[in-house]
Amino acid sequence: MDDLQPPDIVRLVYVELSVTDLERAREFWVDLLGLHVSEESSSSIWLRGYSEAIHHNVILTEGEVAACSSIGYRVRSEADLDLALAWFGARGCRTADLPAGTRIGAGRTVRVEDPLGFTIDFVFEMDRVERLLRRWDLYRGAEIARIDHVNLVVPDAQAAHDQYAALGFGLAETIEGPDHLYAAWMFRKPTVHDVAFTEGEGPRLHHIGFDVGERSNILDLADTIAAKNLTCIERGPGRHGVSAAFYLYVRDPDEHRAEVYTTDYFTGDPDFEPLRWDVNDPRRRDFWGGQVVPSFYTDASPVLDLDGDEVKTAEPEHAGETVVGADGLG
Ligand code: XXG
Ligand code: FE2
Repeated sequence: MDDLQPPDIVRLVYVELSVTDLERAREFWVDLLGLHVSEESSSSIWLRGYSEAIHHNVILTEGEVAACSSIGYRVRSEADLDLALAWFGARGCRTADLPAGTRIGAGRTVRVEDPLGFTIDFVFEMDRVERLLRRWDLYRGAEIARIDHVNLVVPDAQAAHDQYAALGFGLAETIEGPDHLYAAWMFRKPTVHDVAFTEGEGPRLHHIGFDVGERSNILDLADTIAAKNLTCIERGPGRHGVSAAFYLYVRDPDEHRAEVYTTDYFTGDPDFEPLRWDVNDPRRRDFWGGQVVPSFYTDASPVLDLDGDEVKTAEPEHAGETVVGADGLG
């Protein structure tokens, strides 16, 4: 099993969210965050950032429950889809091979239930759409440029790290105790992450991170939210320790969490070495030393399995970061 070649993953490309009211979700994702509509139907909206030439970064689909239906990675070639099927099949995972024409905006899609309990899509072909870069006349809201990462809550961060290391992800930064991994940031594209794991009740989706061009986009978003008398800011604006990026976390009407994020750094050098933060370092999650709100450690979106049913969660065996952290929460 372990000598099977993993698929060559290029980067995270999309997340599909089940939302309970599509029109309310549109106000948040399109009007406030400023994602652009690539396509829509009576039950779904396909959205992208302005710098993307691929069809979607987010799919909103109206459903009974608020949940994450799938997380999509793009692979380098068609043959990598076969490698993905074989790699996850050999690990006893349920898989589905959806032929071209099944999924809107994407070609053949290999969908797997990974050993951590997440539904993961692998795609090679995606419909090309106009890259709206330089179309400043169309920019709006927080002016999201592209999807950057997902952050997942898992009961065993080490197991999640090991799975993604076997899939060829590099390790950018960690939060660790003497004998325990609490969180890890891992990448295929050469930035801090395509995926991060935080230990907690899981599997659940913690947030989707989106890249914006300027810190001012983040500050303007916070001002706009306040001016509209909305209460969807959860954490920030602030400066991360991990990643050194500037950030703001907001919650959509179904409490799905989005992070608006800018200016992390290049991780593609051959001698790149991960940065390891001590779990008691007060600057690890907020470089200014600010406290992390409790909901950041407790709340996350459920995930759906291949049949669309909610995946059961498990609690970590190890005491969590909130208990031993220096945020004053424990
Ligand atoms: O993207 C991120 C995060 O995963 O959202 C969280 C970078 C850093 C952090 S942390 O809260 O650890 O600073
Ligand atoms: Fe993030």
